[in-house]
Amino acid sequence: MRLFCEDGAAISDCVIGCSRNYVKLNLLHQAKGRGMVNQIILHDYWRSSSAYRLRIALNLLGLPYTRHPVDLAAGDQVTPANLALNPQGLVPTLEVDGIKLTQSLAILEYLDEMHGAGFLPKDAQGRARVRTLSYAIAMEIQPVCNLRVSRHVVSLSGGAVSTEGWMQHFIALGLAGLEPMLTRPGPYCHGDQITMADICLVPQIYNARRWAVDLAAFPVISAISARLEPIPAIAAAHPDRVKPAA
Ligand SMILES: N[C@@H](CCC(=O)N[C@@H](CS)C(=O)NCC(=O)O)C(=O)O
Repeated sequence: MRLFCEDGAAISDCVIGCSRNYVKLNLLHQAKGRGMVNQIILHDYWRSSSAYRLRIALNLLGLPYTRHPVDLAAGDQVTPANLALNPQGLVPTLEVDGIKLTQSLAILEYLDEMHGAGFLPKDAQGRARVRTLSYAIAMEIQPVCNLRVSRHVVSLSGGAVSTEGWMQHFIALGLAGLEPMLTRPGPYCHGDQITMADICLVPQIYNARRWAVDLAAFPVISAISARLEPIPAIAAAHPDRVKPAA
């Protein structure tokens, strides 16, 4: 789907997912000026699951953005340039509406509030549930699997702990906790609306596959993620679609 300014110029070629919920066609016309949005810059790393969440969200919203890669493997996250953007030495950072935002879940909520995306349900109970599912991933699984954590553990263990073993242990543990929480009928984590929980789930499942976690033990999670992954706006955010050329 193409979105157009009032003067007819195409402002986004982003593919907008067509599942029933979230994209309101007047989104971009809520932005400033003649229906044009300010430039949005995403400081990200192709493999970062936190940054992947934001690529999904921006694609779902059809908001055009420019990526500024921060190479985590090369240590670019702790350069003065990145620390000036993200004092925690992490990605992602989103420059939007003249401000710099860090912490992906806070950014997702900001985008939701600014654009009425429906990443959080309208009812308080629904919002609490979606936040619970999102936090189960983003605050329980992802932090212990962060690069700085796994590197430190492997180094402290003198090689007794492998990166793969660490990742498999904590991702499988986290997914085992999440699976029984997904009791509501789908097709997604919280019914038929793509929410923040789904935006957190897809990158986590990418990471699980990356570290060869056996997903057969998580049939509900696997089924939800299989429905989400082919949605064009989500597929376009996949690390393989944005990774630097070899
Ligand atoms: N809670 C933060 C987590 C950010 C985070 O952990 N980012 C990782 C990549 S997914 C990172 O920058 N790691 C760099 C490092 O560990 O040095 C968020 O959601 O934005």
